[in-house]
Amino acid sequence: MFFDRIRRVNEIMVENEIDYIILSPSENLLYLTGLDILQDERLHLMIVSQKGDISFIIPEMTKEIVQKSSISGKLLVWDDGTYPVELLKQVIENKKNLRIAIDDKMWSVNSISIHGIYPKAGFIEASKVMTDVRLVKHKEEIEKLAKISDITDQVMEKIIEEIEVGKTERQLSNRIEILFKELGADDISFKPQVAVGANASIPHHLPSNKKVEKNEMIILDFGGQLDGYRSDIARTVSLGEPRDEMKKVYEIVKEAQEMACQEVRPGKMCFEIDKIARDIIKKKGYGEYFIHRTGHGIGVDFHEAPFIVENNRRQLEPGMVFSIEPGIYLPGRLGVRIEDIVAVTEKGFRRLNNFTRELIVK
Ligand SMILES: [Mn+2]
Repeated sequence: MFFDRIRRVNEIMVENEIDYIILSPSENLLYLTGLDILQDERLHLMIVSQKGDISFIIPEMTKEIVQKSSISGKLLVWDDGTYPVELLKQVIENKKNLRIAIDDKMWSVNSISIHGIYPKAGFIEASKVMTDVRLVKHKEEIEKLAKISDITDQVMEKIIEEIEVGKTERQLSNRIEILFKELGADDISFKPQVAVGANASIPHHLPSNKKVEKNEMIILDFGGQLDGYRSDIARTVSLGEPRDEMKKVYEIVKEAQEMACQEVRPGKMCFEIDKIARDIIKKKGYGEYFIHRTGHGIGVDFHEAPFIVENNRRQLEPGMVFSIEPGIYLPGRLGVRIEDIVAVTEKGFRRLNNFTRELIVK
């Protein structure tokens, strides 16, 4: 599997005249090798040449992890106290028109020192190569995404049972993390978001000590990780009978989410899916309160291509997986978002989340 992925990377490098791709510990590295290495200030690089030669520049303390992996390559090992970026000269020969792709998530301290060694080289982002390799998921990848989505649905059911007046956003967020681990996930994908009342009008509000109160709506948005693959879900719950405005806004978001999902099929362009959700919300008069794109791809990373956003003319293909998550945010008052992950199939789409989208009143 890893061999096939690296071969595909090499094909794209040839097409784009890229001599080398340099990865740091990241989802790209995980995807190509299965290596899950902690990113810290130490230099860890994987270098792949256009021909497929693989080298690693790694600290002594990481050597064993790479040796035990299924990827074989040249190992250049350094110890604390040396300046390891110089080792690159043993792998990449300086030449005219040298083109190097660098991991988007490489720390700038490292990418700047690589620039220093090859000042005349052309540098591009590794995503220019990796996006196309990671974009369409194989059957086994979709099953992994479905499995973690299924656990995520169970976490949603349990955390909603636990919501009660007086609990804080932080307490609920911590419980979500524990539930993921109890239900078999390897980890959470990002800090679980719990936003009560007016806090929910900030789409990426981080949990605070605000307490759950009666007659408020709560956005819950979280994801897990299993076997390297991620999940993402959002639901909005009402504590006590919702006010008319809350009910109205909820129904609009629900309709936008549903209609956008129904539009997913091979051949549609990403912006068309975004437009369906956006037009429904606009028509009901809340256009200016839908302040983010409709969705993002998901796989080994929590946000990746394809992005379901205005102007993205990429066509959907079977095997692409992304979120559909419209929302309405009324500043200082409330927020509503509903999010599911969907996979594009031969004829349409498959929802990987199946937790109810009806308004739950606690
Ligand atoms: Mn999301």
